Amino acid sequence: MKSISLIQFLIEERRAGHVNAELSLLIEVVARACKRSAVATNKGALGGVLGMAGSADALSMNIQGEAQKKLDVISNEILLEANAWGGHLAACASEEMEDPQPIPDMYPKGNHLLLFDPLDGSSNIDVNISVGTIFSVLRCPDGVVEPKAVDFLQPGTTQLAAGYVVYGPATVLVLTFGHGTHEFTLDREVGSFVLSRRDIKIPEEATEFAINMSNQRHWEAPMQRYIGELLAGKEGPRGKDFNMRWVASMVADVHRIVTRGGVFYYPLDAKIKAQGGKLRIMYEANPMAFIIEQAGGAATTGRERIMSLQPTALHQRVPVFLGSKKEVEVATRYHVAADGAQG
Ligand code: P6P
Repeated sequence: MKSISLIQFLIEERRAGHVNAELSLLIEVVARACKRSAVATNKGALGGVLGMAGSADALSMNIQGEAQKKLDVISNEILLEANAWGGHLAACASEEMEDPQPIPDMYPKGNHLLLFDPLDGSSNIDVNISVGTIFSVLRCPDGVVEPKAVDFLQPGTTQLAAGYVVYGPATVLVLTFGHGTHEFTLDREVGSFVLSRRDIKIPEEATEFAINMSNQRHWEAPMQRYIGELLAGKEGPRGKDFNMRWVASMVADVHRIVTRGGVFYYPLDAKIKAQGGKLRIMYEANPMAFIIEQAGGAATTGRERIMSLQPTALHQRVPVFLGSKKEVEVATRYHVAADGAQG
């Protein structure tokens, strides 16, 4: 198959009317920034980029109250710097920053809002397990010159594009504009992303599930029942055996599902119920939901479609059930039925 570069693909998408020139430039810039993050991540111990940011007695903390890794800060800076000058953005928002970052006054502003988790799964960096970048693109509301957090609070259905880059054995970009989900693999010798899978379709049935089992005793009753049935396997009500994986890096777990199917769950549990969940809707759940739905999968909170939610805060958290459509529907049905039974 003749190799198609990301740039050629973007030109095809522009000719098809799926993206405009500004959005196409935005994706190119983000992809190039992620190549730089890949280089920094791949240096490992040799690059002085492992370990925590800040000093031993004063760790650098992000808005989430989490101690930042050096690579969290580095990858965040790479994305901010790369997107400042191109004229394609009105502002950025990041997991690592409390407030949106405006485009500096010396540069022209564009019509898009970019949100990202610059290095998702960063707790895995020091043990050399795959991490990644997740991003989502929204339209800047008409007439808004200095976007504030409220201007980012748009439902996932309004996303113009979403994607992730997984820094694994290969560096892989997965992207959607709402016309299918497509995969690009970085050709390190040439330095460009090359189309490796077009219009991906996830199997509707799953035989593999991803969840952090150590939280089991804290789950809601329908989740206890549902996972218990998966674990019961062939002898249980599901009549088949399931396999389990948990990388604790959403990008890696989701990429496995995009590649071979399966489901990923981060449900509510008693420890995180007060904060609404673990994963953030604006730059983790919504972009991943867009990618998964465009590949024929489903993404819910266990009760409703993630992309239909009206966000109420920039760093809002939600439960995440995503992956093979029919399996996500089973888990969601158990929760809706349990709610109904409670009246
Ligand atoms: P736990 C990483 O911190 C993350 O945000 C996701 O990438 C990942 O799926 C999840 O949290 C892991 O959570 O509770 O297993 O450490």
